[in-house]
Amino acid sequence: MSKLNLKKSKELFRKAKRLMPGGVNSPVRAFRAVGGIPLFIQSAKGSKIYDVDGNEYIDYVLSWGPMILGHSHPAVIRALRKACERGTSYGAPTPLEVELAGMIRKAYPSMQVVRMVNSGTEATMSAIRAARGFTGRDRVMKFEGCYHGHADGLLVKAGSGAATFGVPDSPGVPRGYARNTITLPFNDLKAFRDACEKFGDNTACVIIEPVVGNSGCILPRPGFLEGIRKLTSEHGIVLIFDEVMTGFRVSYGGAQKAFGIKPDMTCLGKVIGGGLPVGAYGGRKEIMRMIAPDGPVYQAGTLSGNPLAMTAGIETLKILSRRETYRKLTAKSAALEDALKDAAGRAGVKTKFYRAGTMFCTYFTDKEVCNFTDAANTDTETFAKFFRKMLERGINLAPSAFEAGFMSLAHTQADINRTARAAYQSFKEIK
Ligand code: KE4
Repeated sequence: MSKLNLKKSKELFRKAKRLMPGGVNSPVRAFRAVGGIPLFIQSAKGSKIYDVDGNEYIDYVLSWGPMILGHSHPAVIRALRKACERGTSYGAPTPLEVELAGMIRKAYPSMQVVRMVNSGTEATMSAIRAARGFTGRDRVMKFEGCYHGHADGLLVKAGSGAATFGVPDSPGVPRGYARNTITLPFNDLKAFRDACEKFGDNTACVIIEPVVGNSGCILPRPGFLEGIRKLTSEHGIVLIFDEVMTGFRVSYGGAQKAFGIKPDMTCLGKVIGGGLPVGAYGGRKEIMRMIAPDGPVYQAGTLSGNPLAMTAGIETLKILSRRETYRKLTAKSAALEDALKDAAGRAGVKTKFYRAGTMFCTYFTDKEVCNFTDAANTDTETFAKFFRKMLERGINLAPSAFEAGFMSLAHTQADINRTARAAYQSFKEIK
């Protein structure tokens, strides 16, 4: 039983469960993986969020990534206020989308042509359709533990054994969709090479999270991404980097900049909307020119390029593009890493901490985590206990062992020290 006063959250959750599936608008928010009831949030400012019962938390979820400047950044709020007064949506081109597309292309030169959409899911499903239209091929390859949004063809798990036809990972996904998706183990270049030999001729694209943020935080082994790049080029397969999470998180230029890999297409989301609904996909112009109205591949959206989302994204990227920003973000992230590792060590709890730029996670294990199977074999029960203890101490971590945590520009050394103290106490209590 939580020591927190969650009276209003409890009441709201009771009502919400009658109105919405699981009482939430996205499954992970329901705290099913960690127990207890979800917090209903009233407001957020800087590194803190405040629930409806007035409890304050240092926030490392940051809306699952977007709030890299911290919540309610004054420059973003000021710009949004002005934008609202000019109208909230026109369904027509605006100078704002031209500006944001230009900023994205400057940060991601591989995205020669960019299309704005309204979510990461829309970005990935549209990028795959573009790749299929461009290649005339049907098959898609993805990696176990990577999540690319909830489009039918991506809710697929490996069949009975790697590199076989996919099977639906959710009711409602027709087997016909799943059969076109092959799921492979992350960090296993041999399995990928074999799959290319076997299926390469009819594979339109490979989609990958270059750092897997949907199984915690799994880093690519040296040579893995380079090997995928080489093999996809040899087989005429479109390489799609799903940087919805890693974009502007691993570095300003994303994982492709950090690892020096040039994908054929990239999907973005989260940070580029500064907390408003947004996604984007883009890549080689000959592929993107397939997209209507230039080409025959159809994709559209009522609110695509919405002026409010564009405004929040532009203001966010303006601040991120300043020289000092990533030095500060990286320093804060490294300080948190050192503090959490030290706390676990002093408490005598075996953990593995992984970080890529400003995204990170702690696994409860004494073994390396290199793929989803490794992550699934970590002690998720102990993670759940740790999560609840940290929440009681005013630290909001992602409510699942298979999610990444995020750092913001607003987190202070005092926040990190408080997090370290809470972690040491929590580690000791869960032992
Ligand atoms: P959205 O449709 O949720 O905007 O983006 C889907 C998506 C695509 N690609 C990657 C790499 C992603 O991480 C996501 C969404 N991330 C999850 C968090 N792991 C969003 C949180 C949620 O589903 O509520």
